[in-house]
Amino acid sequence: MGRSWLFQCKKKSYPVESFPTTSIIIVFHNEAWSTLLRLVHSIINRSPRHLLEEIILVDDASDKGDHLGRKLENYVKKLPVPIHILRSNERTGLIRARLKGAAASKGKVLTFLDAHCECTEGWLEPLLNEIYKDRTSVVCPIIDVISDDTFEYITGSDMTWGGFNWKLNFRWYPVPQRELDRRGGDRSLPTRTPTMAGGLFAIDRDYFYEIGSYDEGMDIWGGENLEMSYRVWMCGGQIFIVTCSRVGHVFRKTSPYSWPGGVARIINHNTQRIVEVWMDEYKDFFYKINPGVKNTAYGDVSARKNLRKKLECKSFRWYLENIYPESQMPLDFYSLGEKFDFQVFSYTKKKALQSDDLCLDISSMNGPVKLFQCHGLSGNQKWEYNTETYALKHVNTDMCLQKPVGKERDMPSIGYCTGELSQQWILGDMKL
Ligand code: UD2
Ligand code: MN
Repeated sequence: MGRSWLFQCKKKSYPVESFPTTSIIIVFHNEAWSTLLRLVHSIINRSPRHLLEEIILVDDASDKGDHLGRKLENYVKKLPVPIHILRSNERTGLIRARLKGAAASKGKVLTFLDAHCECTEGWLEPLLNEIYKDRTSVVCPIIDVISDDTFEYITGSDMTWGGFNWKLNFRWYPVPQRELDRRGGDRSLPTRTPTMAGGLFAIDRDYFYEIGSYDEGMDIWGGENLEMSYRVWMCGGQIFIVTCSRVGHVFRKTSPYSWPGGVARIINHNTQRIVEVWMDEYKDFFYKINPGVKNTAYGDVSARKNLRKKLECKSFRWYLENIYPESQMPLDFYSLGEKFDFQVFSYTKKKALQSDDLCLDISSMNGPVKLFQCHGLSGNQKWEYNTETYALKHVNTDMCLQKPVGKERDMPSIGYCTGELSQQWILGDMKL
């Protein structure tokens, strides 16, 4: 395995003379000088000049230090690629800052990058190639890791793709076998990914607007990547991780900037805008799992709902069934409601007791009951529910699930099936 796919990538050649040009859009709020310049120089040094229309820097009202002001303007004037600096007077958040950059751009393709990245040799051609072949493809590089301690460059993996969990947080998960098979085992071919991380991607400029650019009602940070992922897939486009393109990114342990009104308010606001517009009946599931999110005002989403209608987009269920069947969103579940260990569990059609991406799992006769990553293969994670005795029987061991006796937050255990009250589970009746 290793990095062999990179050798395949090196052998490829692309019809670069026919490629569209790209504008690179970089938004930032209080970015450091060194990381921003590391990025700008890597773009200039490692992209074919004729494909670079311009670099657009959008300063989202930075207010720390003065290196991002006149000093930056004077510096970029001397560089051999047109670099435009736009500034917002007020903090708009990254979504509206990107829209500002896009509106000012002239390239045929928009390439968005976070302000603390480094592009590798040959990063751009494989991205543009996919858009050249099909203008409805939205493409991401592999995101390599730049250490936030030492700033060293660490090559990432081609074996992960984007998903999301019950809270609608973006998460990396292993690429499933069916997607490896679809590519005929050739890891240098692009991976279809259900969602994208959000910071690093390229898209045809006209297509970006046709498909609804971004939801302008989203604030500061968060959620726009899932919103765009659902929208692109459900409305006829596709999203790829182009494994021959690699760009490094500094993943930071904590957020370096302020969150006006608080982190939760902003994220809940943005998340609700996704849930209300795109998730159909799964909205009920989401609010049941995350009741706190509902208390935040999220503004008017009617324009986004109209967009969805106008584009004749498919249902969220279609997306889960066809694009992301590996998702832990239960496609069908019998019930939901029992809580232990402070977590809500659903009893799924695959007969798993599942909370987010974790399943109740027993590997020996005497337990204990543990939480493991759901594998969807039944085995140690299969439970039979008896609607008459209300027992949940672990199929492999023939033992029944019993409620924790001690403190409320203990995990349940298993014992011989007796039908006692402690083994009776009245499941909620939420169905989709
Ligand atoms: C990830 C994405 C990021 C964005 C975010 C969800 C990657 C590598 N990064 O978080 O692009 O999709 O998820 O929203 O996929 N910024 C502003 N104004 C603000 C806040 C941020 O301009 O009010 C800039 C910031 O300086 C940076 C970019 O937006 O250049 C992304 O922000 P981040 O680096 O804090 O996001 P990250 O990488 O944690
Ligand atoms: Mn970032």
